[in-house]
Amino acid sequence: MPPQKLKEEILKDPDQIATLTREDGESLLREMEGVLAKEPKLLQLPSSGYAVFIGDTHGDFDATKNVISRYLGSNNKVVFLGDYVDRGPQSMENINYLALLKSTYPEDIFLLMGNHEVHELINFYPADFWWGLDRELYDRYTALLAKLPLAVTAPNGVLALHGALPDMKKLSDIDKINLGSEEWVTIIWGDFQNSRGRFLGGYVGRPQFGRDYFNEIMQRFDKNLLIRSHQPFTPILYDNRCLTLFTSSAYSPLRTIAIVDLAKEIKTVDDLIIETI
Ligand SMILES: [Mn+2]
Repeated sequence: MPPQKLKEEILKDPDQIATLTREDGESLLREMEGVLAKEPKLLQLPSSGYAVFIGDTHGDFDATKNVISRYLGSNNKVVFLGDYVDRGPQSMENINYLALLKSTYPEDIFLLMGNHEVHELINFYPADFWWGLDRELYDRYTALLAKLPLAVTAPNGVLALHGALPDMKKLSDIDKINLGSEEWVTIIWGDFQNSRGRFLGGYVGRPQFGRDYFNEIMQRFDKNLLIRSHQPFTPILYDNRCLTLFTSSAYSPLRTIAIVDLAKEIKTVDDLIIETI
């Protein structure tokens, strides 16, 4: 089947993604790679329209389909915060469908990197998606997902990424972050804890940060609200300025997303809409 026809069929009926042959899958990944090559590590959202933020989907293909059918269109920007694979039952379908969406709507769909997108550099357990791949596919997904961007900024005061804020002089330094660096580990592995303090040590390879660190970096970056994911069951922290979303039934049936009016100044979580899907 020619790729274009196949793409159209899957966009109409996403479950068809499970029927991809290895060859079709490869052509899809190549296409996504071409799109990602043009993106900076720090993405910029416009100052009009709406952005919808989605937390970890973790193999919950149903969550992704649900989000797309509800929110893609009307010029909405749809931002996924990483961790597309492992834990849930349909990692392959989830990541391939997201690859198809990114290649089809490169200006509307944004896929950030989570720690589960990079298994080769920092191993973790369990990693059922990665363990299920043969060597060739493991290398293929590793090469592709290492190209994902790291953060999204909007002119209305919002910053979004997977884990924690990197300690850098200015926000635009995120564009220069290398895979494997300390700043990279902070972004994709970092946790925020509901306590005072700056760096609170490491917990099984996850750097832990407190309120004082959060306030300092947000002020330095001139940002009001951070939207992130990575830690299921984390409350809204730091005077309603740090929102953690989780959108995978692998953890909780309550899958949350956030809708941000890009034309309006956002100071805290109270200025956006949180929905469950
Ligand atoms: Mn994570």
